[in-house]
Amino acid sequence: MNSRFFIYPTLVVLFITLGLTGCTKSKEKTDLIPDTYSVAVFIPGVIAGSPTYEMMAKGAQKAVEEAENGSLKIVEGGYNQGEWLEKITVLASSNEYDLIVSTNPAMPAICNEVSKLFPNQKFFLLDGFLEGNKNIYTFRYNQVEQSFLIGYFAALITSSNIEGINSDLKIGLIAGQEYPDMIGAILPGFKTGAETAITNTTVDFRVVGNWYDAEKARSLSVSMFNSGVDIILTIAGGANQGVIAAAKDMGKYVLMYDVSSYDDAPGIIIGSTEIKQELAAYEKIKLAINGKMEFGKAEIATVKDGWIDFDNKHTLYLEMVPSEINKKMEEIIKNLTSGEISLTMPVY
Ligand code: RBF
Repeated sequence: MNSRFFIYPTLVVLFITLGLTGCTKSKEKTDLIPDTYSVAVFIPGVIAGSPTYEMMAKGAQKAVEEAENGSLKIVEGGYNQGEWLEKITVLASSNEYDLIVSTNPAMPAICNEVSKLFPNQKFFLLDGFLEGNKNIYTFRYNQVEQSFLIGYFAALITSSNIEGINSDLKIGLIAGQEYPDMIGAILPGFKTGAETAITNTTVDFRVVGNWYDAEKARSLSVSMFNSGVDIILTIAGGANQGVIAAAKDMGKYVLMYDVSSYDDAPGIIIGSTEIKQELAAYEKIKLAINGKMEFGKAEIATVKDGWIDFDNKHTLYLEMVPSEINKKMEEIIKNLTSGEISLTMPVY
């Protein structure tokens, strides 16, 4: 794919196509075409409301913009997961893209299937794990560490006496759907973090069933708040808005997971972890453009490496959170950053 001869400089055309609408260039495989690098970003869902997708798209856009000869197409795959395999197959079969980029833990298995049919197609998959396919590089976050941090914080808040907090040691987690990373890493990390901070904290775990139904997420939240939960971590894409709405109505609190977004709901979003997914997309796609992506490898990004953090610097956070709780957060972040505490991410 990358070996094209540069025969007539006057024929050089730089195809730089950017934007969410995704203008495609026609990339005929002749020796007269200069050495270009084409990236297709596949969104397994829709971009709006899903932080990991927004960050991936932004990072990819930046990396391609900075390349002299890059082109980018962004394809929204929609919420029907049964269509994703076919849609990735269409991208690979077009033979137009040097790299297909996507993100979420279901994508490695799907792209591995497509890879069998199109063995020249390269893939870069964020937030997923697959080792040993020489055409696929994956970059996954240690979600046990990430959810440990936010669970630790949730327990400290639910045991505090700040406004709106009751005496029950109950915290909540709402997920868009049940999937191995949720059940095997995020939920256990959240529980362990909470128990480490305050023993006897219990977690009420609920599932929306999709990544868009804000009304369902709102009614789940209302029932959780009524049962004594006063703080909910929401990992439900577009449905997160329903959790925020319920918390606003009932004077309760919300935690965010992928991106620090205190400004979106001041006084309601009280804590947030964040992953450097935009940076990961940007840096890794640049590597790929320069021929340096280590296909076949699976990387796991940790707090220690700086890819995961808890945002305790934001003014809204500092206004809401008692300083003794923030001190405890500083300590626990330090322990993970130094490697004094490290938590293993299971491999499925
Ligand atoms: N997260 C979102 O924010 N929006 C989505 O539409 C979304 N769809 C997903 C679909 C599948 C099949 C899986 C396994 C996960 C999905 N996630 C989605 C979760 C996302 O990949 C990630 O685990 C969480 O955002 C936590 O970092």
